[in-house]
Amino acid sequence: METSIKLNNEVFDIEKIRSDFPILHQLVHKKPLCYLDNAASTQKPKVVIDSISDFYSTTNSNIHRGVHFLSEKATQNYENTRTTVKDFLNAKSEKEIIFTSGTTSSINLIANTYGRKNVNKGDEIIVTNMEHHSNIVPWQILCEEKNANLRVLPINNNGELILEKFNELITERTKLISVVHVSNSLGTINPIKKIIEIAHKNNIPVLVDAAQSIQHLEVDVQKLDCDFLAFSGHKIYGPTGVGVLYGKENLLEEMPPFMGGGDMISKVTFEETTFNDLPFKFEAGTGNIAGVIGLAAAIDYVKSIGLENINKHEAKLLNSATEKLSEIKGLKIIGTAKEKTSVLSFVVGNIHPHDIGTFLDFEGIAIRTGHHCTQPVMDYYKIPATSRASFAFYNTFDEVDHLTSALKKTIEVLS
Ligand code: C6P
Repeated sequence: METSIKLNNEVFDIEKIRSDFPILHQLVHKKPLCYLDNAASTQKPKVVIDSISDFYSTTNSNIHRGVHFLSEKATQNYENTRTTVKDFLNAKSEKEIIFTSGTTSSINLIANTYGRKNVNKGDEIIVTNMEHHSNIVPWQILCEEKNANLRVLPINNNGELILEKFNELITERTKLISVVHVSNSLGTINPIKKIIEIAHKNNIPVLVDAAQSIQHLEVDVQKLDCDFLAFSGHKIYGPTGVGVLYGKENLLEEMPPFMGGGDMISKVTFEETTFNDLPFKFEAGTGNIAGVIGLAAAIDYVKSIGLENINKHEAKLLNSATEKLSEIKGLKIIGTAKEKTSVLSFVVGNIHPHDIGTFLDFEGIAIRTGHHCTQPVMDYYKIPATSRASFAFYNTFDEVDHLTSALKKTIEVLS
């Protein structure tokens, strides 16, 4: 029985990195866990787990409310995370960083505030054919309510955006372009800076869904000049239930609040309520304080390894996996863009991806199967689902080999 995976890496000390992640060292169905479902959620290093545990053991208290020691300490830790996120994104000010429960809630916040205020009957919002449902449905709901129209930038067979089509789509009625930076089902890295330039030439603001880029690529909101950007903590080695919405200060200032409640107000009477300053105007109620604090630990951890190193190693894993899986007869890779992160989606003849996922699970391998909340992508390729292996910097070349041989075995049994 194989109980360990041999480690071999020239970019950085992967053995040491793996030792930072307690969850990776376990057997699943009596096989070493081979976790290749990182696009769904990444695993947490011990520093993140410890920061949450420390918060509850030593500091737990509500924030922005108490004058007592614990409340002030909790508030300070929470607000320190805002500075960590601001620096990580290179935002201009902490006022531009709003804590949410994740990418989905960040996008819904924009649809319900900026969208409701600025989108009217006959206006248009542009998304792309490779959006996650989180970046489709909130706009559909808004369009339905406002009698506005959702327009879709198409993709080509490689899973790349056809940018030229913007010329046909952008009109004087376009109120917002909301686009994914990296596709979760295809791995495509979109030319987001170019898209923002095109949009801004037409005076259209851009929301970037960075759920699948923040953990792989440098995301500098000032360099990109994006107007809004959303990401989730759990995809960047942080806790679940916490996320970020970045917005340019002037835009956030003009937006009405989303949820009403504690912390987002300045004064409340039965006649009138005035709202708190940024960013608190958008943080109603008690948030995920421990999660926010854990997010800072995750970002510090990622910075300590370095996004460049992470990117180099993941690119090698992707190349190796692409090469090896391409040799398997009948296997077709879905998503062959020139610029990709470490996401490998594939189909194999008539074998249902769920069967592949189940067989691989018995080999200790965790992948995701299904439509990955991108049904329009599946419709484009005329497939119901894919199998998706997604790699993180703690994955090894031996794991790529393990996936390849287990997949070959699975196909033999299932075909
Ligand atoms: N994608 C995946 O397996 P939340 O659930 O709010 O943290 O993230 C939503 C989301 C938005 N945009 C993109 C591009 C995403 O990939 C995701 C989450 C997971 O691919 C779960 S469906």
